[in-house]
Amino acid sequence: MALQAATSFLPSALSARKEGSVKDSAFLGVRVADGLNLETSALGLRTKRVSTSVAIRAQTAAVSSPSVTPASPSGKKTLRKGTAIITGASSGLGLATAKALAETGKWHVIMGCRDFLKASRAAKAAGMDKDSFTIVHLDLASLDSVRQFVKNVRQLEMPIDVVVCNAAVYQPTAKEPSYTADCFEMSVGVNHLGHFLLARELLSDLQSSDYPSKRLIIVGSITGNTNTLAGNVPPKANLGDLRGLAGGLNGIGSSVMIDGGEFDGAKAYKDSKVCNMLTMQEFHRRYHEETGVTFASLYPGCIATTGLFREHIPLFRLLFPPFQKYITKGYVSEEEAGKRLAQVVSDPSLTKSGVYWSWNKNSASFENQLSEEASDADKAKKLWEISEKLVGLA
Ligand code: NDP
Ligand code: PMR
Repeated sequence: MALQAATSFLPSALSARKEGSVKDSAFLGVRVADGLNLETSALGLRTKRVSTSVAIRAQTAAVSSPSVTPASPSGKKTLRKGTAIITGASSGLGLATAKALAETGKWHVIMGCRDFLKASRAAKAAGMDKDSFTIVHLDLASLDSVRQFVKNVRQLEMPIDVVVCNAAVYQPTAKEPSYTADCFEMSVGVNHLGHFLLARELLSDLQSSDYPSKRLIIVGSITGNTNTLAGNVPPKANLGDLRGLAGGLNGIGSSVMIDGGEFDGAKAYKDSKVCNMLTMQEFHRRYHEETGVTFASLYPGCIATTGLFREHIPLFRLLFPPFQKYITKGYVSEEEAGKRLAQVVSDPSLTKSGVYWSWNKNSASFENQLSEEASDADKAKKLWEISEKLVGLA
């Protein structure tokens, strides 16, 4: 059954970013702190042209409830198709994960993307069966868009079994901050606050799903963890006392940086990843028992070829993949990283909640340890309370 939703393209976020200026050098000196977490396998340690309206195709037949269908003539009970929402599925890790899940034939993927045509072309180029996905417009740089996305997804009348908060922006060369439609500094606004609202809104949908393992996954990273070598490459993540976030991150009454400091695009990204990992744990503490939802985060490996580095200087983009492949050996292909995230979505052995997953050099998953800041429960609570005010939930 095909369901056409009215257009939900919302005005893009306001952007005041200045192009073309390079602030930091490509490779920086490293200060390595004591007590590094041996996270990377790297060092041998443990380490077609589409209509302008948003076409929403409801694959209701494919995802009919209940989750376990009655025994077939052969006597085997079969699990219905799961439905996974993946934000930022138009490239990189999100696309690779969508492809990996779709190829199993067991998942329908709702691709939450800001550029419908790009997402559509990307899915086609990846060879995804047109019945295996639905693209729904989502611009995380606008809280209105997030709310509209939730409404549109509900109109599909599919169960929501897994939500993956994957989209991100990284602005390492920006000299001036840019802002979301709600006037939050862009990196934290998109990577954390947009996802925070999305995850909070969709929690009730996850809770009402009858799928055996319902999951909310927020993609984290090694670079937000200062107990690793990568996390000690300056500028280091540090949320401080969250005074900038409490002030609204708008650069008017407060700093645009969470800790109240001067704007630094690379740090803002790393701070946002700390927020992602803290948010996952706070969700776990508040809602795991009550809802049965598994909350997880992960570091999928260094996927040095993705669009994440699109704003970095050309020399960085040239040298970063070989540096990660041959020097740190932390490199993973988009395909491999997609399989890793797909495991966190669907593997029956990864149901533990509150975990930050990583993979060793044999590509085996393990529960990794977060840095002191990224596992600070008091900070997570404070972050939660400030964030819910900023996104209008409190
Ligand atoms: P990509 O740039 O390839 O993918 C990012 C995705 O986010 C794109 O689909 C992009 O959309 C989307 N996006 C950006 N801004 C918005 C927005 N305002 N609204 C909706 N979608 C948006 O990067 P990666 O695949 O590398 O990154 C995916 C995740 O992996 C991120 O969370 C990142 O932090 C994490 N990660 C990446 C690592 C790496 O080495 N690459 C390492 C560790 C973690 P569009 O296509 O329209 O630009
Ligand atoms: Mg890093 C084991 C070493 C390791 C790993 C796994 C990464 C991952 N990086 C490592 C080491 C180093 N890096 C070292 C020694 C340096 C100094 C030469 C270095 C530098 C560096 C830069 C300049 N690395 C970077 C950058 C970026 O701009 C990337 C970034 O921080 O984006 C936020 C990055 C990354 N290194 C990684 C990973 C996974 C990234 C991409 C980031 C992410 O999404 O978190």
